[in-house]
Amino acid sequence: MSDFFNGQGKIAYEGPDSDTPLAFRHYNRDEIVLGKRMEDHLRFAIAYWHSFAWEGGDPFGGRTFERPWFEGGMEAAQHKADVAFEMFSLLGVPYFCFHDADVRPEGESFSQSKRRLEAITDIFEQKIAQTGVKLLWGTANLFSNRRFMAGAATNPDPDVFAYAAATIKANMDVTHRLGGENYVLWGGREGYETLLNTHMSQELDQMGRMLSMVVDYKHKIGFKGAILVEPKPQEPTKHQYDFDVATVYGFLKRYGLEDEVKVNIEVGHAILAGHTFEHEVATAAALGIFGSIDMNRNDYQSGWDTDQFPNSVPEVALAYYHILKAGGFATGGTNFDAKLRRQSIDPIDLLHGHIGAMDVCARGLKAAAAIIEDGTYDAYIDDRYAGWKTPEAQAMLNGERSLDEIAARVEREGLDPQPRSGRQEYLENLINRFV
Ligand code: XUL
Ligand code: CO
Repeated sequence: MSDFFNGQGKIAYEGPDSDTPLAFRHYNRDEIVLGKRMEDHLRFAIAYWHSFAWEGGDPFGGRTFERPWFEGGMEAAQHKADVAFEMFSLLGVPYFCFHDADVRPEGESFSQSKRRLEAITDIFEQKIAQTGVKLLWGTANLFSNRRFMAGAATNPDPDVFAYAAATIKANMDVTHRLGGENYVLWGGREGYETLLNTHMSQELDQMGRMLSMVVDYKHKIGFKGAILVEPKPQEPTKHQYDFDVATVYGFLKRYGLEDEVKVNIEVGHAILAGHTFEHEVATAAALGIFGSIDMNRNDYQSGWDTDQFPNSVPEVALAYYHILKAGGFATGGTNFDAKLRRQSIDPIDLLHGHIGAMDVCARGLKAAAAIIEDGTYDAYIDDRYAGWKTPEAQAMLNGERSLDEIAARVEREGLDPQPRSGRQEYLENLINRFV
């Protein structure tokens, strides 16, 4: 045990009336919700990068956090791993997620970076065995180093494409070795700063090729997890190709990957794309590519990807409603892609952030389950579309009627459809009863 958390014991569930700051009020992992343990529904994960690698900088100032592992090589990385797993255990989260760059210092060559990643993987292997904390997903950081400034897969230089491919392979290998349940690709520089210097069709083909190779390699090594693409419209680049879920779906269709790749949807990215989070989840579910979520929130005024911990139960509840209706998580989970504010410099702030976020998600899940158990809302939706169950409507939908046949019927039967209320205010009031 390190003394980073000052002897803090495991965070316990104390119920809604508890006034203990470091306790769960709503996240009760063994509580049964819709026939399943809360832990198995939510599948929480902690993001290594925000909690242990991020230094508290912003565009106007550098490091505000003082962490004993910020200076130094592999020994510091080991110390960081000790504290990370200590925090996973204190909070009782079942999963974590990481990029190569979060866990090992960059080497002087590709081979040295890879050897360091493998050495940390040896440590993770032991810690996973000791603690039972598992890997939700691994990923490669293809955006921080200056070699990737003009993109990784979409770089105009084929050697950068090759370097990115080798980096992804190394990260897929360690993810596979650790029993990771998914592999994520977030294209942090896969887009452009200016269209003036960009050959878009060339870059899209490069990105399609890279993703196809990732899928081939997954099958080659027998990785059973899902390959997930994480959409984001901009930041760091002005425009990113994986703009939102619908754009990613179009891309997957174009390269024949729609049955192989799913999406990891992040709250803040949905907001940046001008959508609600539940819109993105519902879109992915409708298109059959829902995979996993990065849970956080943006500051609604600043317009940046602020990666704050979630704190709005009504918003989270609507997202979990759509996740539950889609059958819940298969390989995915709820990864807290969230970081402290830069003034929250103490270790205890990491606990406050995650405890609050886990409680908000637990309340959201319970609210979503209550909406489903009550049934009034689902019955309303069923009723709104009930007309489509008639044989004639089914024939139209199944392609058994042509445009001219339908037109003939409209005249023959003298159809004169009457508008019905959409009942938005009623539905808002109904949902508010549960959140
Ligand atoms: C960046 C972001 C990443 C991905 C993983 O906005 O969300 O942390 O989740 O690369
Ligand atoms: Co993310």
